[in-house]
Amino acid sequence: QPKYPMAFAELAERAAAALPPSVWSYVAGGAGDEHTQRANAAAFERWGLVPRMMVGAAQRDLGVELFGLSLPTPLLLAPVGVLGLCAPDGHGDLATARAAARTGVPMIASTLSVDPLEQVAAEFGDTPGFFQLYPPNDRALAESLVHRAEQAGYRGIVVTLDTWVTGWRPRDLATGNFPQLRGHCLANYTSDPVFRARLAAAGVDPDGDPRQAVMEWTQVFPSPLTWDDLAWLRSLTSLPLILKGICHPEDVRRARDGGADGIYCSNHGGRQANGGLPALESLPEVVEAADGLPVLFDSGVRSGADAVKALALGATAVAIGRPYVYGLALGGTDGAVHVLRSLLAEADLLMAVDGYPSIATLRAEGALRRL
Ligand code: HOC
Repeated sequence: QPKYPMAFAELAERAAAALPPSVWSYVAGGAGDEHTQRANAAAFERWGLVPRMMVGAAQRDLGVELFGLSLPTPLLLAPVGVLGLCAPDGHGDLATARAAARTGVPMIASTLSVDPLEQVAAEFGDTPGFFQLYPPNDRALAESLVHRAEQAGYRGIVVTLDTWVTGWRPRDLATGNFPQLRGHCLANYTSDPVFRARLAAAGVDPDGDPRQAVMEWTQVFPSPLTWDDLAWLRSLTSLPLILKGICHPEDVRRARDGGADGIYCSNHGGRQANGGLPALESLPEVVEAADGLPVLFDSGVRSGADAVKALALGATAVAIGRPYVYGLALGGTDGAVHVLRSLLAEADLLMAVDGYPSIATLRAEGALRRL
């Protein structure tokens, strides 16, 4: 068999066999009976690109401008908590950062990483990176994490709003693996001076038994914000501030009015709430309400054609989640690079065959039709 599969279904099958069962359940699983997770992917089948002929699409340009950065591709690596455990060497965040360096696809590094954000950023090479923040309810800790991200050279802060409490995830409930997984993704906390001071005050050795750090972490992790907190989030950084988990146009307007620089339309890959609208269905309304503000998108992208459709619906850039994680599981950096290059090659070839030489042309009237 080939070293890396080309089709998503086979990629998933091989990753399931490669990963420890509890890690596979966590990564592959979603909320409830995973209806929304399946619907996210199926939603792409309801849109079709209309081919155009004789437009001279021999040269394509898949580059995008994002927050003043000229990116060679429209893809991003979506933030994934506990990513470290998904690579064969147990350092998936570093392996993904190396894939970003090799492909020019920026990584949005998760707060919940196995290795500290500074070490992750050190592997980016010339590719810019973004830092994903789960805003802790300890404001000093939030400030410290953002300050560290700025110092480490991250180019934007992506604040995840939809995971202030983890959703109803039957696979994880069945394996009971969350306590153990949490102990493996707290490097950004246990390396943080503010969190270490909290541990010291609680009489916990920051470098000792991770279960004790997890106990303290549960005090800071859940932070249900309100729109009144946006001014505080905005004050944390002068870097681009992107709000993730926005699917309603009214929330887009509130984000804009509150000074966000970008909107990230996502339903967390169907991992948080079951029974919801597929994220792709929200994308056109979100783009319209964003009124020119960059819109990032994830949830359900499984192929290069899916990425092209999300771009045609107005996404500025498209983030990939499970596909690259499965590649990572099979071959670390090489596996993730294989997946990214395959998605890009498919997207590029589709744009050639269908006669859309740039992302701007994908947005022309009549390029994409609802089936
Ligand atoms: C072990 C703690 O982004 C996900 C993550 C965050 C959940 C916290 C898990 O699973 O989608």
